[in-house]
Amino acid sequence: MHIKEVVLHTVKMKLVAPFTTSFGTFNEKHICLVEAIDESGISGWGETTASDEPYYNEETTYTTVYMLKNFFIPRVIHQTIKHPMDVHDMLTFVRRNQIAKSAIETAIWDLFAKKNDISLAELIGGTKTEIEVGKSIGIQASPEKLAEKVGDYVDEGFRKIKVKIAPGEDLEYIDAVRKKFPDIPLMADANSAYTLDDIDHLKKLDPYNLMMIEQPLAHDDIIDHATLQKEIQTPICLDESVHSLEDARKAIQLGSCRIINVKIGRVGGLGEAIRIHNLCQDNGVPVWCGGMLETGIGRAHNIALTSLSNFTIPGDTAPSSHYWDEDIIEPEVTMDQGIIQVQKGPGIGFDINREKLEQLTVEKESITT
Ligand code: OSB
Ligand code: MG
Repeated sequence: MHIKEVVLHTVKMKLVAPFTTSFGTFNEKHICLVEAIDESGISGWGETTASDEPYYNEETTYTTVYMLKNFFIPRVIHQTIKHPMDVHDMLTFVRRNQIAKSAIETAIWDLFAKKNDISLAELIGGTKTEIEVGKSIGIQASPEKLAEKVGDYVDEGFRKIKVKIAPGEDLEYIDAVRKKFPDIPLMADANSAYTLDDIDHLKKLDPYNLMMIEQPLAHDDIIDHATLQKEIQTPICLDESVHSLEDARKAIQLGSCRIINVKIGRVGGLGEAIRIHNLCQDNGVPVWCGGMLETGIGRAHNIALTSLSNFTIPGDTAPSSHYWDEDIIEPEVTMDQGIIQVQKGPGIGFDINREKLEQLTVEKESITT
């Protein structure tokens, strides 16, 4: 396979509702949609899952665009690519910048699947035809407001509810939700808002029977998480701390977590996400697919990934309408009773709505060398 052109479509998209985490609030997002085109004119699509500000990790949408233009696209364009699994290693000459690497790598996966006329899920060895879906809920104004929101999402059929927490916006919030819904699959995501000084405080979450607590401690830590896991009953799930297969191996070996949230962008692409899935499977560690408020393109990649068998916990892959008034893919991602069908069509299985894409585009650049 030869890529002859890559088009970077940077779009600006407004979220249907603000989304608040312990590190800040999202209202809108710039996202670079990466279109990789081969010699026969077939397009594969990927997207940058970074935020506008470098608060989740060190990347932003515009740092990913810079890295793509100056380093990653020049490395893959006009090269012979035998299989998308090889792309990860073509990009390790630059350290980190995982989200930028992932945007072009996932576009190549989609292109390769389309060229071979198979779905992305089938290409990666996915066995599920439908996936269970969870809902990630941002921090709300009050515990009552959160419990009310949870009720709406439970009624809509979501199979897991994840609530964002932060110091001062944790115990009362979880308590309000659990009182109203004693049995729902419930978890909390702290986005690194605590330290080991909070052990006694975090122990107070144990009676709530949470499926897990996601990334309670520092974004770059796996040592303190191992200490914390020994002290609390709630399983720890790592998000921010796992950027690679090596990170996952070390975290499992140290006992830093019992579950891993796999995000394609955070680990540098679909290839590494698959490798982490396999490692976790071999070690009896369940995984689930996290979200980064993606457009339908990123969501489609997430759905394909989730078709792998060790994705046994519902992911943050809510349907399009939970993020955007109108998505840029056709048809939009829909959910029925908490279930999304894995696409059977070639590649990511969705078409790009070119008209909508043009309307939302704030910058467009074609790279041919
Ligand atoms: O920590 O999982 C996270 C969104 C942006 C950045 C980080 C996270 C999130 C989410 C939202 O939790 C998941 C989604 O619905 O896409
Ligand atoms: Mg998280």
